[in-house]
Amino acid sequence: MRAKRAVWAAAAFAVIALAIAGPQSCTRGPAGASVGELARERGLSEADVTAALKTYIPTGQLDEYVMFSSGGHSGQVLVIGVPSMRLLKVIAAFTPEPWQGYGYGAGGTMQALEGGLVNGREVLWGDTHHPAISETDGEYDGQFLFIDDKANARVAVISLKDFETKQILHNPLMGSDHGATFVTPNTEYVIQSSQYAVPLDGSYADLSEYQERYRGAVTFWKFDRAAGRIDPARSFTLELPPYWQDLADAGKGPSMGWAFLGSFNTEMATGGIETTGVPFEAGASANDMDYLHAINWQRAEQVYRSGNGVRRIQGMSVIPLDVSISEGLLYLVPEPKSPHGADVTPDGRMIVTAGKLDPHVSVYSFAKIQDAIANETFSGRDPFGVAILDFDAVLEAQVELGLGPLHTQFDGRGGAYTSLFIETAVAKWSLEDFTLKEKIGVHYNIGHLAAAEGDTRSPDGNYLVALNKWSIDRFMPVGPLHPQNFQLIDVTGEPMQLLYDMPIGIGEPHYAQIIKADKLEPWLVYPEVGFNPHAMASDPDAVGSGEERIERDGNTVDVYMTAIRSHFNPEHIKVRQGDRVRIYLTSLETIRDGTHGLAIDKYNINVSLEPGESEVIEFVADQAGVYPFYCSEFCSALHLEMVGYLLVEP
Ligand code: K7E
Ligand code: CUA
Repeated sequence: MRAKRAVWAAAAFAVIALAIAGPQSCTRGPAGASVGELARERGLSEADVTAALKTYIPTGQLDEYVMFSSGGHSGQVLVIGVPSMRLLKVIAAFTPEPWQGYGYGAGGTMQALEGGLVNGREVLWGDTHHPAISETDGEYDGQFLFIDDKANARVAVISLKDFETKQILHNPLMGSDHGATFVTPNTEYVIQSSQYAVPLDGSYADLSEYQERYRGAVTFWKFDRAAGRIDPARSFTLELPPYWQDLADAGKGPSMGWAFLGSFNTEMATGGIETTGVPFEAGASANDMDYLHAINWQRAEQVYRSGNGVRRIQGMSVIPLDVSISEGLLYLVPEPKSPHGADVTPDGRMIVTAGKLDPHVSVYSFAKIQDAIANETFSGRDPFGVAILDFDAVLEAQVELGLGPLHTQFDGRGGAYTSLFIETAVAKWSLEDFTLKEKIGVHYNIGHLAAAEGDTRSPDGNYLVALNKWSIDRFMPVGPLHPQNFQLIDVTGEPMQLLYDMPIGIGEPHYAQIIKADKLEPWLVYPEVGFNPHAMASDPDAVGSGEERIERDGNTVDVYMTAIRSHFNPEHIKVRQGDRVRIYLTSLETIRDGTHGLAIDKYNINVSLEPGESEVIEFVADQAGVYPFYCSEFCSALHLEMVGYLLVEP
């Protein structure tokens, strides 16, 4: 291989180098060797060099796209530049994160995390699966990002102004979620559906009562764009059969107003391998067909607003199953076999599903679904009375792709790309003639894939990222827990070309979305000095220059503090043991990167204070002693001198 590559390099690199550099220029790189020589020395093939040329971003230049990826069990969100695949940020969502000062005393971040209390208990991790960028008219608008925590059925709202989590909500009806988060085309709602069924009222029920007492659910969380928050009081839920609802997608264009959820375990298996001998994996995949749930959310919204038949369960407004049936809110579409993905095509005319145990993707026509509903072309009803549409009446096509198809993305040119988990490949096929075009191997065991602008009405059709579960031999071994990884693929032409491997240093990323970078308009510093990132407004408690002071009221001590290179003011905080201390902290900085931190040892306090930010830190000084506090960002030449003393008198 080496020899072959070297021969090729000798013959062809001069040409490439000339093409790059132009006939007039020198083909020697700054470090001496020519491009051809470098490639030859390193044993790079032509494909390697073109891949490098397609992904390299010179210093000072910016990526064309930004990918928001779930950070899996880290509970966070990864922000990655595309095509460079450079990690730009890890957004703290469900898990405290020290560098961002998230969850270590800064008031706003503590409030966000408190929203995620589960039955009053702190749960300081999450299993993030599906990020969703806010949309306007079916296009990513770059304003907000939503992400779910599968483990605890929670949803987080992140502002893309400062890339910080503003709200976490726990869904009390669900034990775990999976069809989350997905947004409707104008972000009217953020969709969250359950995975493993539980009793909706949170009560105990034995597994022998599974069919009677256990239920699935889909919540349509109302998003208030002006407030930048989900409004639980204007949100509603549909009770669903106790199948295990899976991935979701919102209709758009002709299918606007509808949502589609896959499901499995329509067998309603209850497992118990130790006594029944039938594990969940067998019991839940016995049937040839499970059900895609087609939900008319716009009509459900009307039913919810009318209040007719709506029940309150654990503080949530729930439309019971019988109301959904009588009002025509819910229909089931047979889908083969142990399905996982459910993806609406960019034009909104079709829904693509894939069964993990079936080599095909099944493509449904939304128009045929509507006809079948109108004409009652049903093949029966499920045990709960939900109409099952006739499979053949609603199917548009099936395309045989390979082993273990999961998720599908689109290029906006009629091309569809489906991940093949078992085959560890991406299959490209056509939405026009429903034929398989080509496949590309990925490394290894791909789950989701993400295309540039892939869930919009107009995908860009240039980049595709494979999100792989296993890496086996791709990276330097780092012990038995191997990196999971992304692979960037060029899909501008045929054949597809693998461009770049990116290992992920944290948990399993499930899904990602890729947005045009120029749609994002993040703040570079906070809009004014004294800005409260949690309220996203000017902070009434902000401390201006010259307003620094310490006030005592009983055993509450209020410290009004500012930070600017390179000092805190005040630098001495003297309190008595047992005092409640509140530090109102404002950064007077207005320049980019002028970040300070405030770390107080032994009190578990660590705040990141971005330029202009105002925060409040509250704690009880219950241990006497001397506590130096310091700035935890190397902000200036005299950063090490940016300190103070907290003196707690016994
Ligand atoms: Cu990993 Cu979307 Cu949760 Cu498929 S999901 S892989
Ligand atoms: Cu401020 Cu270091």
